[in-house]
Amino acid sequence: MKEKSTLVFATNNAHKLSELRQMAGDGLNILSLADIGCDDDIPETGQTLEENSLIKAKWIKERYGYDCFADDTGLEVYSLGGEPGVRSARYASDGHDSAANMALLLKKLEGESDRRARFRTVVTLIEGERTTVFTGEVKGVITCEAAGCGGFGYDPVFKPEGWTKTFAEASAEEKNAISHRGRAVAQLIEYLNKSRFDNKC
Ligand code: ITT
Repeated sequence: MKEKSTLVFATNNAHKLSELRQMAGDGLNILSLADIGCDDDIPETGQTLEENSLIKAKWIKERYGYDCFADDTGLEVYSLGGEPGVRSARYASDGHDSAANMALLLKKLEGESDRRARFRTVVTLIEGERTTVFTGEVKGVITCEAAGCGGFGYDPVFKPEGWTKTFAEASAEEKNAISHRGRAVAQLIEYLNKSRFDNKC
């Protein structure tokens, strides 16, 4: 029987890494950038989630030689024309400051009745010569104030459709079951399981 896949997850975000490890369970051996001795600040110069996700995965494959995957995620608010989108990490400043990003978002939405939004994730997998892309999204609304202390990023102000609480008020299992990243990663795992099965036959 072929061994389970080992892949580097090209992220500097510790929260994403722990979500991924929880979602993958025993099915996938995930190495972090620290595990491969990489402390690069991978430049995210793309104009889209697709481009940035590919840039991060290629960076690791080309410089370190590992099969890997990367995710790029954006929060898209309808009444703001899709902002912050690809700029989600650096919305308020260059500093990846989640509190400042949420404060800016809530300020821009003051008095706005259309608070619909979605999280969208693009995962790019590079195995050998092959590149495969998976996407996931979850729709919801931006609340009027932050609530909850779980999760990360914009989770305290994002209430998924049909929920009475924010992602930050949910358990990790509840979030992962319906989240943008959870949906994209479920496809990634299904794909890896299928290709392992096909390789065995
Ligand atoms: P890497 O590029 O190193 O993976 P990052 O934090 O820069 O880490 P992204 O560019 O994909 O990751 O994400 C942009 C921002 O979107 C991120 O910094 C968070 O503020 C927010 N974000 C991403 N996923 C999220 C989630 O599941 N819940 C809440 N906010 C999220």
